Amino acid sequence: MVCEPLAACLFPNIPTSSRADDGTVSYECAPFEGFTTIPKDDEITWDFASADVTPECQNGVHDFGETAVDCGGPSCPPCGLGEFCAGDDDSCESGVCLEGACGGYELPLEITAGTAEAALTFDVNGDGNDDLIVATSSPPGVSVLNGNGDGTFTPGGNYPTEGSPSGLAFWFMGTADSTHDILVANGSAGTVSVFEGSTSGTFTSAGSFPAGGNPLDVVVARLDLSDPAPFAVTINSGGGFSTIAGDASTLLGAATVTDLGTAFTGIATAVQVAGRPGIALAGPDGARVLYTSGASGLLDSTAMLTTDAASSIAIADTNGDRQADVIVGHTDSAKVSVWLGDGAGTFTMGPELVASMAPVRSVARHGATATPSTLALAGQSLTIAYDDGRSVEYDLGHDYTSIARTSPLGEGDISRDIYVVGGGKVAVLRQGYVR
Ligand SMILES: [Ca+2]
Ligand SMILES: [Ca+2]
Ligand SMILES: [Ca+2]
Repeated sequence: MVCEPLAACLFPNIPTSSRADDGTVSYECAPFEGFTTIPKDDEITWDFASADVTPECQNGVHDFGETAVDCGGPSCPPCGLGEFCAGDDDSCESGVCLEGACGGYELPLEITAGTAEAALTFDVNGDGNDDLIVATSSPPGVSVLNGNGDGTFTPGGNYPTEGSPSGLAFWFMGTADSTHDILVANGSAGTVSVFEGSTSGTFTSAGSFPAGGNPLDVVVARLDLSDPAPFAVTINSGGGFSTIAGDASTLLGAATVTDLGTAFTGIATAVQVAGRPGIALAGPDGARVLYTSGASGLLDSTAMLTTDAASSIAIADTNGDRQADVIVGHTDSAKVSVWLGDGAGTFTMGPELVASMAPVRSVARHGATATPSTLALAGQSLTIAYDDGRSVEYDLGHDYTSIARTSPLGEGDISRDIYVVGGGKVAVLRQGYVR
C-alpha cells in the first residue's frame, strides 16, 4: 500500500489489506506508529514471516473482513464497547457505531481522585487537553488534575476550602481575562468559595461567602435582565435555594434565601423564557423552572414540569428549535423525561428515555459529538441516549454520583469526552477514534 505524499495516516492504523497467502500484512503507514498528521511517502509492507494462519474470526489477526481484531464485519461476532467498527452499526454488540467506535466511546478509564465529590472539566492551562477540577471532601478543597491528552492526568495544584465541598461551577462572568474562575459549594461550612483562574492553570482564592444555608451545589446565572451582574445560586441541604449577588470579579456576600418548602437535589441554569433568565430545580416534589417575568423581577414565575420525584436536571435545546428544554432525572423510576420549552414559559412533555433499572442520579446533555445525546447516570451505569434514537449503556463498576460539567453556560458539554465523578473516583469515557 502506497501512502500518498499528501495523505495523513489514519488512526487507528489498521491493516489495509487482509493477510495475504504469503504471510504479509499491509498497512497504510507503519504499524504501531499511531496517529500522525505527517504525510508519508514510502510504501511500507511489513513481513510477518512466521504468520501462517488461516483467515478466521479467532486467530488474533485483523483479517476476514473484520472491523477490529477478531470481531465485526460480515462473518465474525459483533465487537464490544469501544472497539473499532468502521461506521457499521451491525459490527457492534451495542448496535451503535459512532465516531468509529462501538458505542462512540472507549471503555471508561478510572482515575482515583481522593475523596472526589464533584468535578468540572476544561482546559485550564491552554495546552489543548481537558483538565479536571475536582472538589474533595477530605481534606476539604479543590484539586487540579492536568490532562495529558491520553486519558491520564498529572496532579496540579491543591486549594483548601472548608466544610464538605460537593458542588462546583464556572464563574464564567468573572474577571475580564479569558480564564475560567470557579465557585465551590462548601456544604457543611455554609459557604461558597471563589477561585480566580489564571492562564497558567493555577487558581487564587478570592474569598469565601456565606450561602444562607449549607449548599449542596452551585450554579452561576444572570438573573436580572436589567443588570448584567451574575449571581451564584445554591441549593441547600436544609431546603430551598440561595442567591448571592456578584460583580465582575467576585461575590458580594449577601445571600437571599428562598424557602419553597422542599429540599432540592439538582439545579441547572441558563433557561431563557421569553428572553428572560431562569433556573431549573429538581427535588422530591418534582421539577420546576423559575424565571423572571418582568424586566427587573427575580425568579418570580414558576413553571411546574412534573411532580414525580426528581434527582437531577439539565437544560439544553434538545430538538433544535432554539428554545431551552429541560431534562429531568427521576428517582422513583429509572426514567429520564424531557420537557420541551416553547420559549414563553410552557413546557410540554417530550421523549422519555429509560436509563436503567436504578434511580437516575445525574443527567446531562452532550453536544460535542456528531450526534448529540442525553446522558443519564443510574446505578453503576451510564446511558448515552443519542438523538437519532440509538442508545448504549456503559458499565462503570462504581457508584458515581454526577456527570462533570464542562460548559460554562451549562448548555451541554463542550468537551468531546465524558467525565463522571463521585465516591473518590473520576471516570473518563474518551470519544472514539476521531481525534
Ligand atoms: Ca481474525
Ligand atoms: Ca490542559
Ligand atoms: Ca428546544
